[in-house]
Amino acid sequence: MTSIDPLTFPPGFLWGAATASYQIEGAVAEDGRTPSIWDTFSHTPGRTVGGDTGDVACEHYHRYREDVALMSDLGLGSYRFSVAWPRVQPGGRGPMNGKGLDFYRRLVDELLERGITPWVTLYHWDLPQELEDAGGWPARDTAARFAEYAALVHGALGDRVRHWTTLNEPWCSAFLGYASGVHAPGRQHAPDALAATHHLLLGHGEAVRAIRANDPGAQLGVTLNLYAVSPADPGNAGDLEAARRIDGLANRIFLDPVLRGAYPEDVRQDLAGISDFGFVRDGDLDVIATPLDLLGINYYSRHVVAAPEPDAPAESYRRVPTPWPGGEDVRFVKRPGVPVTDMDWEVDAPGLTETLVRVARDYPGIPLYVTENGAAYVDIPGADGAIDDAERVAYFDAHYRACLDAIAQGAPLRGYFAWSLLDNFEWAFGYSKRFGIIGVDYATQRRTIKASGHRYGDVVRRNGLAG
Ligand code: IFM
Repeated sequence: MTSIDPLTFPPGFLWGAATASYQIEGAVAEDGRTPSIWDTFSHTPGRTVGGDTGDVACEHYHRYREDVALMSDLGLGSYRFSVAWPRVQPGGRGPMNGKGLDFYRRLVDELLERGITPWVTLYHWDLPQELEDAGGWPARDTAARFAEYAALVHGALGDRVRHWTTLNEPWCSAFLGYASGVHAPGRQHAPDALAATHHLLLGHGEAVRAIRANDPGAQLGVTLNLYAVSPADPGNAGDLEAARRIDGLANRIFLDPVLRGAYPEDVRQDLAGISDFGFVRDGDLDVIATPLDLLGINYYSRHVVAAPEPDAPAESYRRVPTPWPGGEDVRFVKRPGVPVTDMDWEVDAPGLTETLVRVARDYPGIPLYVTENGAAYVDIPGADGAIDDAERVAYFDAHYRACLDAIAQGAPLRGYFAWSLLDNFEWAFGYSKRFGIIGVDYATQRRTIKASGHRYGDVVRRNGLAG
């Protein structure tokens, strides 16, 4: 009888690390790149911690060879990076910018030379500013522009790139960008956030169709930031109702249209006072539900939620403007004793197992990849410069185990990407939060593989945790 080693991943499991263009590239005004909404937003006083911007970031645009060499040192099988739309199609329409594309061609060549599979994300939040000026994601035309851009990028890189993610975390683009406004473009209008949700998904579906038409064998997917959601008190009907609402707004409003071809009816009812979903046109949901080859899941933490306290004034916990339209009175609670990361996010590795198993059960038949998972902690380099990030090592170890548990329970998990390869620009938090398995000294741009990076290299080489 064959015994299956419970600490080993299935053969062929893909191990990688992920980044995003605006968070690492810098070189924002070089070789024809035009501003994105994140350039505008980060240069607006008060929008980011310390007024930080992505102008320089990790200088990856010029240091990509060094960074690919570090990936090779870690033994990574894949590198997931995003293409900056305004670098390759300045202004978001019209012809491609050859110089911008050349950067990604060089990067892909470098990866392939080192045996690292390139995995391209087409949209990780850097919308060309001109498209925002024309209405942004709440405008239907942006979906068409995105599909056109996606097809052009695929035309330039598709001979060597087989794995494509259309959107990264559309929840953040729609609800942080257009409802709470803590992300670019910083608008605060819940109906627009819902229109943005639909047009992001429509752009995704149209992009999949456009790429598929030219390349039937491409591996195509979308990446969603999914959460485990649970009621503070499972015996309390109000808390259960709060969990249903937040699960609807965080998870099912994306999963259902993409994988079932319909918005969830209960979520539409929750949102009825905000939008009549009049932006949905005949045929849109068929486009959005165009079959995919894989689903990317970004997992960081769990939402534990509770009903409003009956006697508390709503304003005492209501977050206005909220990223949760229709769920603004839900309380997000912290469980006593549960450790949190430097983002104040609870560490909850079983929530990753729960999320993977839930998706496999409720949306069966699609291969899954964890396309991001990781943690911010304060790193203090030792006198010798070494970064012994024991908390991050423990966070990752617990989540590798969570992946194994999900696989043991039947989830079709095919790969895992650490977030992030490098410390980088953490959006509104600027450089104040460090997620890297490789540390970056921003004054010198010196890279240092952290203990979590060395540990990751061991896991990748063993394809498991044993030893
Ligand atoms: O840094 C981000 C990334 O851009 C998207 N997913 C979550 C990460 C940590 O907040």
